[in-house]
Amino acid sequence: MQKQTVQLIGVPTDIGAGARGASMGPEALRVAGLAAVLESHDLQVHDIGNLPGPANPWLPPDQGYRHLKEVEQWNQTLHDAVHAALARDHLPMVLGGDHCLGIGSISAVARHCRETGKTLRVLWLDAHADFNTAELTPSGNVHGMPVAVLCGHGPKELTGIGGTTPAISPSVVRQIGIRSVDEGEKRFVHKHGLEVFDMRYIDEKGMRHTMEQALAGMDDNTHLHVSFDVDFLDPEIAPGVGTTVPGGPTYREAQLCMEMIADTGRMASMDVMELNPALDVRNRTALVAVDLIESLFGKSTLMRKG
Ligand code: 4U7
Ligand code: MN
Ligand code: MN
Ligand code: MN
Repeated sequence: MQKQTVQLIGVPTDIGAGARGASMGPEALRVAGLAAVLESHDLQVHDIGNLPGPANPWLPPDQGYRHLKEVEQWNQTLHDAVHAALARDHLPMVLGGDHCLGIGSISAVARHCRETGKTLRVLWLDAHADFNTAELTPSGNVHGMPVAVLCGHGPKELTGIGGTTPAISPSVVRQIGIRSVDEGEKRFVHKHGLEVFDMRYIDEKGMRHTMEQALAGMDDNTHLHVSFDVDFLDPEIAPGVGTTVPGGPTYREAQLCMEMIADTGRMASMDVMELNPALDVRNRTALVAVDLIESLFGKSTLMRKG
């Protein structure tokens, strides 16, 4: 059998964030040994390098959005790269970059699914729901809006990037680890029936039950996309992010989450977002992220199968 190829797509921008520095995320993940770790799992790694895009002008919000034009440009370029990777049967791994890039990445995955008749499931691992709109956002930062944009709520420059609006239905999304949702955003999440497994749920039911629920209903035809915002993790183990929120999953809980995703064998694309090396301590957060990514591709202490 031919080896699966993972295509690393660096997207060095912090255009949608409220702190500078996520633009250095792709290089920090490479320095943390991402490619070698993947190769040790019998994967072929094709690192296409970093995509080009506009600089961060660092301006205040304009009509509810900061840097809308630049956000559009980065996401259009990313959409094209992810779509091309999937067309080659590669597994795109987007190295962010801030989470506004979920728009380009997932709109391309959704388009690929429409073209190939696959059913999409998106796991959104994050401290935040990222379901703000221009009317609801307290910051104007587009990294707080990608899920809403993908579901069709946002400026047409962004909602149309994958060719079809909306790119996805809220029913394909499962959010895990959520513990910071803005007031208006909360009402919007309820209105659209997003399925959220927040930290309260994980505390009460445990990560195992949570993941069983989040992964339920998938089959051989499912394309599973994992959008991993590194601030999903507790800041004790992952300080290198722009928007830390205490009370996140521990190292063990996060490992179990990743292992259960690996066990499905259905993950076909993913994002690693919001890593901010300017706020990290000796690349610790990048190393933890790489360790967890290894589990996503089937690292486990003992052989469980075969
Ligand atoms: B991330 C926030 F107000 N909700 O919209 C906002 F708290 O991609 C934070 O999940 C968004 O890191 C965080 O600005 C976006 C804020
Ligand atoms: Mn996010
Ligand atoms: Mn977040
Ligand atoms: Mn963040």
